[in-house]
Amino acid sequence: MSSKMKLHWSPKSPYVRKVMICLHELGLEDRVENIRSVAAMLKPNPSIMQDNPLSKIPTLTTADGIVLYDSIVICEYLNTLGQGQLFPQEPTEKWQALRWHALGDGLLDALILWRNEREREHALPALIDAFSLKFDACLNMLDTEVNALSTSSFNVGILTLGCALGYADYRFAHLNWQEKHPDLANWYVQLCQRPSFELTAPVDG
Ligand SMILES: N[C@@H](CCC(=O)N[C@@H](CS)C(=O)NCC(=O)O)C(=O)O
Repeated sequence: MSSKMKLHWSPKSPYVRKVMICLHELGLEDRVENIRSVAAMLKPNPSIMQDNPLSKIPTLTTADGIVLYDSIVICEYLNTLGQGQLFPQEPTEKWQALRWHALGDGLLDALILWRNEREREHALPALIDAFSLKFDACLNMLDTEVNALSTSSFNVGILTLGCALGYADYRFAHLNWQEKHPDLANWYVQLCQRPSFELTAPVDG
């Protein structure tokens, strides 16, 4: 029997969640051993760094011993392994999925930097304002795309947008974005009913 893949994992990381959603969607979850790994920008973790010099999660070691990062690379690897459809081939769908992925990942990057900044003793107000402006702009743009999101097949772009909105709920609940974006919120509620989303919702601990 071939050995399991190993994943540097945390139940709170939205980038790890992308990978976990792919695993569940592709039926590969039993082929991975999750290794609880704490990744913090201010405290590089030597155990992660043995595999990934950037000290970031997710980091995956395949059954063949190949180390993969970052999350999009791991997602594409798993999609190939599981012969999935999470990376569409048809050009229009492909570019749309990759743009949604970039938007979702960019939104996550901004939210994480925003969270770091707001926790500093002297947060820079201009930076906080810029993150807030970008967050609103992303959600306004997504509002115009709810129809396309609702009719699209499930793919890496959609799952990443879902992880970004989930992270906003988890760490920025006070923004209550659903109130200003009811159609997007409706779409998101449906998305969250997928077992892969239910099983990977962020938890503390
Ligand atoms: N672009 C990376 C981002 C991964 C990332 O930043 N993960 C966070 C955890 S949510 C991390 O490892 N942070 C530790 C650090 O930045 O040193 C990906 O998509 O995998």
